[in-house]
Amino acid sequence: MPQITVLEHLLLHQKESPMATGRFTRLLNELILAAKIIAREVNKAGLVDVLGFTGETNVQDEEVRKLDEYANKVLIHRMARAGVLCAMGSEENADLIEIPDPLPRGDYFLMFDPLDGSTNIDANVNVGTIFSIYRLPSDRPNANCTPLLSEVLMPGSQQVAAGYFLYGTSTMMVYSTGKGVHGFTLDPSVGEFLLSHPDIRTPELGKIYSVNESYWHYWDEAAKESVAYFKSLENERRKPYSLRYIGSLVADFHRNMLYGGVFLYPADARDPKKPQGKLRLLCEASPLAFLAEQAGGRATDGSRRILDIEPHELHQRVPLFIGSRRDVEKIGEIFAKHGAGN
Ligand code: AHM
Ligand code: MG
Repeated sequence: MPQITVLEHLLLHQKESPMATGRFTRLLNELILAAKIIAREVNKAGLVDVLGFTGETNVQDEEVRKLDEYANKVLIHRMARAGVLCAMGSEENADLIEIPDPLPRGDYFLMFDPLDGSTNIDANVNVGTIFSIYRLPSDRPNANCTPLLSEVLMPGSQQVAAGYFLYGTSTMMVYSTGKGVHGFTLDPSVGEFLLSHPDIRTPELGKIYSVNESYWHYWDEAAKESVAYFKSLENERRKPYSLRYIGSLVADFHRNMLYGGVFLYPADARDPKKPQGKLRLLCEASPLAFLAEQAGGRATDGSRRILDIEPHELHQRVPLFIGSRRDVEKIGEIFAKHGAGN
């Protein structure tokens, strides 16, 4: 395998693409640097516990930070200084994050989940940073000011790039600019993400289903029938799918994309304030849907393509069915039969 870095890959394979601009390269470069800093801290997480530094201050008299807050701060601090963003949105911040004056602004809008699956961190389970990138028209009115929320709320089909960093046994970056999905693994000896998974294609028919089945009683009939289908002997494979659920969306998605499978987070009736389930459209579902489709898979909310959904809130939640094409299409058939989404 040639030792190609993310930026070399971008420049080599996308020469003709508008993504090969210096500004996009800069954005990606800053994102990679932020992820390396987060990875360093994530890798120390267990060590901090073992050494008993979990009090108010650590040995350097620094405040001990919760890792998700830390990841959020690193991303905001670095990306605000990239000089290419007009604003950001984070799972951890209620409102749009402005680029403070006098820092230079650009046309890109970055949405991210700084540390997805962070409840798993103390158990040394994979977590990740999910990112989604949009570009606003440079001739928009007040292009030098923070955009209005209505300007950045765009359907996922308008993403110019999306991806994630996965912090695990090794640190990976998986991303797409709409020309396939490419995976890079951090080689700690040189400090670079090197191409390890070029042009990832997900199997058309999976063998894994991933869902928190304890919510069964809160689901509607379409969701129940979908999960029952994957467990049954009468599905397309004529044998039950294997159940795998880490509880870190980014890790569950990554495994299913490589091996073939479907991840389900249906709407449920647990919390009347969250009738659409737990996952967020803009910082979780949309970027992963972009990757799923680029890898040959699908992503829906049961009836609608995730990438077609027009957002109306920054932290909008959405049911998510994502993974191998034929499995997600089957869920769509079951939902249509139940009249869901009509
Ligand atoms: P988080 O972004 O606060 O970590 O929450 C999202 C996570 C996903 O990674 C995962 O798929 C889901 O929550 C698990 O939820 P549940 O515990 O309801 O199964
Ligand atoms: Mg998350």
